[in-house]
Order: sequence, then C-alpha cells, then structure tokens
Amino acid sequence: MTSEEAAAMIQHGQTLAFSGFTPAGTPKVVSRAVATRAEAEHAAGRPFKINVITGASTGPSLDGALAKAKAIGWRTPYQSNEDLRKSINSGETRFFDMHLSRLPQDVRYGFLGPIHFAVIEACDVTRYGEIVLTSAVGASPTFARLADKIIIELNQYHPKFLRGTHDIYEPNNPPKRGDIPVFSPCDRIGQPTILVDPARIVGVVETNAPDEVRSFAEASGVTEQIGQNVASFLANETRRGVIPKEFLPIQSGVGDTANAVLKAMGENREIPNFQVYTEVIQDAVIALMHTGKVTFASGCSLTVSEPTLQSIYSNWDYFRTRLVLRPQEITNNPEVVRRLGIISVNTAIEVDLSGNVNSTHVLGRNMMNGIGGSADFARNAFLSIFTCPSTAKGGKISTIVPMVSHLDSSEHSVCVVITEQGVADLRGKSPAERAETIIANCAHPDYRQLLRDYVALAGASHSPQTLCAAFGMHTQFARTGDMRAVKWGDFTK
Ligand code: 0RQ
Repeated sequence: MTSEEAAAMIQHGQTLAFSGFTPAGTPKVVSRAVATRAEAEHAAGRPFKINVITGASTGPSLDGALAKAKAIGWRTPYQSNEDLRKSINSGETRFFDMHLSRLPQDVRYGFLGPIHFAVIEACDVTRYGEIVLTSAVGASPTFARLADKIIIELNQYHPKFLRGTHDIYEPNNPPKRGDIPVFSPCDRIGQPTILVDPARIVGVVETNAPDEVRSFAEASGVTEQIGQNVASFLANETRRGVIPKEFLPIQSGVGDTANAVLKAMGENREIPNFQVYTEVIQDAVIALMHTGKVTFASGCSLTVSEPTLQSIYSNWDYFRTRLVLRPQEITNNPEVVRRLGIISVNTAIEVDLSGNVNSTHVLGRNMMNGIGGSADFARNAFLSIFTCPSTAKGGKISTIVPMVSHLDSSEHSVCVVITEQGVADLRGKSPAERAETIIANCAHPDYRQLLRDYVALAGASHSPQTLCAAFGMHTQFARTGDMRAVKWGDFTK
C-alpha cells in the first residue's frame, strides 16, 4: 500500500511504536504521511495527535515532521530533534524521559498502555511473517509482538544479506525472568528474525531511503583533548593492572566527544585491541574495525554516516562475523553490563562538586535530549567515566557547578570525570576531597577560585554544600547571561 493508505488507518489518540534506534532503522515515509494527515485534520478543525514510542531518537522524517505538524500527544523514551525539543519545552508535547533498557519491559508490563500500531522498517519480510530488520533493532521485537497491527516499511536501501546480523531475544517477565546468557560481547542468544502472525501485518509500504544520520563535526581542540585525556587515563589504568591486560569491553555514548574518545583510544599504543559492547555503533568504531583495533562490536544500531555504511556493506564478508545488533534491553541490560565489566564513557551537560551528573536538562528546566542509555551503563559499569568540555557558550557557563540543576547519574554511579583540563578520579574520595579534585583537575581556570570560594562557605561539614548559594551560578547566568559574575555574598546575606 502507499504511505497515505497506511496513514489513513491511524486514528486520533492512538499509540504508535516505531522501529529503529537513533535515525538508524527508523521508518521514514509512514511517519511523514501521518504528519500530513494531521495537518489536514487540523485544517478541517478536527483534533489529531498520536502518542509516539520509539527505541531512542529518530530522524527529521519522524520526530521532526510530527512535531512540526503538532501531531504528538506524548512521547517516550528519548529524542534529539530540534523541533520536538521546542515542542516539549513549550509544553505542547508531554515527554517521558526513560532509561532505554527499561522501555521494552515497561511496554510488556503494560505501563504505557496498548500499542495500536507498530511501524517497522525491514529489509525483507516473508509470507510466513518473518521480519528481517535493517540497521537497528531497538525495541522492535517487543513492539511487533504486542501491537494490535503491524505496518512494514520495506526499505530496499538496506540489503537482504543483513539477515543474520540481528540477535532477537526477549526475556520473560518476572517472576520467570531467568538469566540473560550473554557472557561475552560476541555471544548470540536469540533468533535472526522477528516472527509474527502474518495476519497482523496490515500493510507493506515500499521505500528506498537512506538513514537520516547526521555527519560528525571535525573534532575541535577541546573534544580532541578530552579524547586524549580519556585514552591516557585508560592506558595508565592498564599499565598499573587495574584494567586487565586483555582489556574490557567499551561502551561509548553518542556525539562528537564520543567519536573523539574512540579515535584517541585507537591511536594510543598502550591500549590493546578491544571489543565494543555498546548501544550506538558510530563511525569511529567502524574505522577502528577496519584497522583491527576493535575486534568485535555488539550494539543496538549502526548509527553511521552514509560513506561508512557503504564501507560496511561493500566489505560485508569482513563485517558479517564481527558485528551483532541486539535489542536495547540486551545491549543496555544492567545484568549483562555488570557481568561483562564494561568501561562506560558518557557525556554530561554539567557535573557538580560531589560528582553528580546532569545529562539532560539546561538550567533545571529545559530538556536537551534525554537520559538515553547513559545511566543503564554508568550505574553498572566496571568503570564509569563522564566527559564534557569545562565550559559551554563561549565560557559563560561552567559545566562544573556547585550542585547540578537536575540529577541523572548520582555520585554513586560516577567513578571518573574528564574534561579538556584533566582527569578527576573520584574513587575512594570523601565529598570534600571530590570537590577539590574536580575543581583542580576539571574546572576551567576562570572558575576555579569561584568554586573554591563556594566550598569555603560551608565551613566544616561532611559535604561542602550551602543550600542558599548552591544554584548561585545558575541564577547568575539566568539573570545576566554569564556565570562568571556570581557574587556569593548576594546569596548568603
Ligand atoms: O549547544 O548545540 O546550541 O551549541 O548543549 O553540547 O558539548 O556539543 O555535546 O553534542 O556531546 O551533547 C549531554 C547533551 C551532550 C548528550 C549531551 C550545550 C552546548 C551545545 C550540546 P549548542 P555539546 P554533545 C548513548 C548515551 C544523554 C544521553 C546519553 C546527551 C549542546 O551527550 O544527550 O548519554 N547525553 N546517551 O552548548 C547549557 C550547560 C551546557 C549546555 C552543554 N552546562 N548549560 N548548555 N550545553 N553544556 C546514546 C543514546 O542513548 C541513544
């Protein structure tokens, strides 16, 4: 059927679950047709909003088109689209920010209500109801099993030889959960395809469209320095025998800093060849697989640029045996992350003097993207590292603040903080020691004295906090647009 015919089946108020994880494997034409339908309904004076569940973020054809059409009622679990962000922060769309490992089980538990349609991108579908996914797994196995009806977007852009890349596995619900038998990043525990009753597939829409993955910016001096600092720290931990000599699997977040970290790890001769057990497989992972530095990658999606995806498909004999794509509740599973001893590297918006991390909110109010999988990994990792530049907005914001304006990963989940200034190793340190380590090694020199003056306000205490001044830097920025102008006396009078 056409995408318009598919969109015509969808009613106002229904919940739709889409395949994919990041723009990889995300439907591209049915969502646009739903957006067009919403605009027509609105023009005719009728309400039309759907509720949208995905694996993670999506591309402009899904979140972008639906947000512009004011067609999203509620949305979960993660997004990174500018138009949707505006819609969330203006109160137009209700957004529910979730740990990505929990999304499939919350759907199974019924916490998010019924799913009326699952829209699944596939490179192949058989008359027996076998669905072969494309460049991501996300939460598609759960969506396809539980949705009332399924619409397939059959995308010829992705080759049918992807069959066998996916490892489809859904755990039982408690009390019959059992173990998840992944003991090494390359273990396969499930099936290559999703199998559904073909009667539930109510439409197949054919397309030929690439994933809408944006290209990475060239690494700046700051992101490059963060990458070098992470790589030197890990090399040192290996040298002193804390990280075993065969190394441990790496999880790295998404974005330019994550790419710079992996690049620096690839170039560091003291870091041995390693495996990746992560959610998003980015360009830098594939570059390191080409050189042999990364020997195996387990992920939830191939979130790679167009040329990188082509380099994978044209060298498929090489990559076929070195890649596996899994559901997000397996890639991010706390049990598996703890068992494998993952080294996790994620990015913060701000970090406070105790090591608490805010990954999601600006000034405590405005949603950036969401917690994503960062805390799934950080909470359970062998070694959890958070990185960020020491300042934002041309130095007017310090990312090192007295107290975070929103909490995502608590001090108990954060082992090490790294900025372009240096490395703060928080393991085994009291709150006062943490504060001094973070100020001395991670804060920008413009902010070090200000932060030390803040610590001095507390006098003798277990944790050097002074509640009436804790958000002084944030308040100063909101009032004048520059945190550097803060005067602690204004808050302690
Ligand atoms: O704004 O774009 O207007 O310049 O935030 O910051 O430094 O470019 O960093 O792109 O790596 O994103 C935490 C948001 C970092 C991301 C976050 C402003 C800054 C800029 C972006 P501009 P950068 P990145 C795996 C793991 C949570 C999910 C996660 C994220 C913009 O990494 O969403 O980790 N993480 N998932 O100027 C005000 C501050 C700021 C600030 C930065 N303190 N105050 N603005 N910015 N710090 C992936 C998945 O889960 C799928």
